[in-house]
Amino acid sequence: MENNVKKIINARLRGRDQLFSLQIKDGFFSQINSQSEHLDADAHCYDASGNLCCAPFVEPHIHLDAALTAGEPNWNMSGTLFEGIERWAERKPLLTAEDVKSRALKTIELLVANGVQYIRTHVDVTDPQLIALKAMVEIKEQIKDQVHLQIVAFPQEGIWSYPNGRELMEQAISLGADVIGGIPHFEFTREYGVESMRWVIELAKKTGKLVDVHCDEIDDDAARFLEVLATAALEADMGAKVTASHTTAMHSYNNAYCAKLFRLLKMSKINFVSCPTESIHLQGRFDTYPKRRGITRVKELREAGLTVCFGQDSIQDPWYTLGNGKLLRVLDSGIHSCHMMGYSELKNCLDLITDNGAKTLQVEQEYGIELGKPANFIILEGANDVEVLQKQGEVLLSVRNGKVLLARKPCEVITCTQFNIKG
Ligand code: 17E
Ligand code: FE2
Repeated sequence: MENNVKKIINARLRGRDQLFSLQIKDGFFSQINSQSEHLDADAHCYDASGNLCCAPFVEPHIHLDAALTAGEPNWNMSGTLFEGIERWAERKPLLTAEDVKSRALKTIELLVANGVQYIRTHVDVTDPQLIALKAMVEIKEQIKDQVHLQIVAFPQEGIWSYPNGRELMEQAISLGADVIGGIPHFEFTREYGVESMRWVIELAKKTGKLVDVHCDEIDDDAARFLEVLATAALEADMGAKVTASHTTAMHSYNNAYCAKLFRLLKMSKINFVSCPTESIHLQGRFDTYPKRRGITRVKELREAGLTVCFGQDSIQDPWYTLGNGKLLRVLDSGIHSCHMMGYSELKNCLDLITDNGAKTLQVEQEYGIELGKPANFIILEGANDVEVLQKQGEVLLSVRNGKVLLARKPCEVITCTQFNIKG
């Protein structure tokens, strides 16, 4: 297979039934035409064989600095978020630049092998030396032709509750972080949490950076920092640049409060990231029975017209021992736990790991299969969103700026018993 792709034939596009051919010139889509019939392939084109040509997957929320450290030095035995933070605090003093870079690059390879081309990583900046942050800034530059990487300055142990928390955040931004993070539910007091949210938005306004806060990641129905973040974003008129990640406490809010909250959320136009596999694992841990699922109200947020996307959060780290870079697995799990398998939801479910993530990362201008845009796309097994999810197949091709990042042959069955269907 050539390193450059110039033409794709017999491809399906999302939301369309017919077959399409796509041509690529100088790394951009130069023609997208519907086909009246199936075309025969020649040596210079890639035959999609009726499979879906889709914009690349977007991983909007992952912790690359902690990836692949599960069990080092100790395992999280309780499965709580809080023990995860404790275990990570034991691993943090062992960090070196080489250690962070090699694990982050391995994890990025896993993501790329599974069709991801856009990544937002949270990097813990509650470290006086900012070792992980500095390593991640180097990696971003190293991989920039293959992957769009955004770095969040993430204060794992708090901004107000950690020594020099504010200075470390500001230093991280001057070193190259793209996004300002926060963790209000983990601050020592509610007041610290509130102040930190207002400060984060002020800093974003001053620096022109995006915002992505770990917001209310707890089963406490009294954790109400989302309303503070959304209000500050609304008043600064920067909702589209602001993201609330997790918001798992919303699962536990009463419906009357939620009805009032949703008015604000719609006005603020902020984005939401849910990490359903992570939340169903970490949340509900202080319940007996019935146990809460602890996932934010994805279905209701979507129905209210807000942008929601799914992320993996962890790949084999102190919070979550599994994970393999496959966003289709997260999507499958998420739509189960959020009761989102009505046909109208299923038929555009890939939005949750593609377009909505791109909107959250604010990369829409270069994202999507459209004439004149960069030829960034993947080929998925299946003709449409529903088939792709049913098959849970592998990503067959991933192309960035017309260049192949990954090509894979469909899995071939060697032997399988045939049944006579006619009987
Ligand atoms: N840190 C945090 O506060 N929450 C998480 N879900 C992870 C790290 C993975
Ligand atoms: Fe996270």
